[in-house]
Amino acid sequence: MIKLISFKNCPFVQRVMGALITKEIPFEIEYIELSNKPQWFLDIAPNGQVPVLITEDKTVLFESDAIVEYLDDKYAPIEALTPEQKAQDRAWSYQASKHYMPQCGTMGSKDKETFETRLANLSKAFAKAENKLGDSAFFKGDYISNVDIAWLPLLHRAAVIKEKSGVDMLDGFPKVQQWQAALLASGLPEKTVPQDFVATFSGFYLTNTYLASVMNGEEGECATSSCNSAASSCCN
Ligand SMILES: N[C@@H](CCC(=O)N[C@@H](CS)C(=O)NCC(=O)O)C(=O)O
Repeated sequence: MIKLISFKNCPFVQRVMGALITKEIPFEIEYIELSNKPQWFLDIAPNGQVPVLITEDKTVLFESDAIVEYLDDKYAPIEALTPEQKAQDRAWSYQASKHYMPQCGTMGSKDKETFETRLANLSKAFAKAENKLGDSAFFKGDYISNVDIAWLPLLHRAAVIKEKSGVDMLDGFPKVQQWQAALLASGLPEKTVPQDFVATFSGFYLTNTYLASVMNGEEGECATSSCNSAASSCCN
């Protein structure tokens, strides 16, 4: 059986799980701690990052883009596409995945000014999607495609933040909000994260952050604004 090496909060892993689950490919999952990577993982993972996928013939794959393409090649694509359509889907998927880390950085901001600056940058991605979305439930129609799966981590995490803190990172993007609602209603989000995801995620992004202060009704600057870290603080 396929094995996915994972970390509980990782958006890149969530995307790969979205592809596996949508395509109904059986897999097992092993979680590791990125703060204490086991030696067996360092021995097989070329860049020391999750996701790593071990195929049925024990080939080790890394980089989520490559893994998603492999799953299409090996297990039949979700839909038949021309090379041009494939290229478009990859481009729209990339518009999401290149913002996974910026979203983590935004959510981890320690003060209002940093949060708003980072959110303004992240919002450029949502604005592009807003312009592109039509009237269908999902990105390309009434079915979940690879593009929806790529955007799932961004939209799911925005939903958790909104539910917990009241801050809507999708404010001003009504079509993206409807898309998010359709993805949530599909049931896919919670299938692509561990059962304790909301607790783990909240412990990371809703503790000692600007969003935590909003959630707790403080709405002031975080006392530790000096620890504002770079956007890459995600997942570590
Ligand atoms: N480009 C990689 C990024 C994966 C990534 O950044 N994974 C993070 C967790 S979300 C990680 O493993 N970080 C640990 C590290 O960089 O040492 C992909 O698409 O798979």
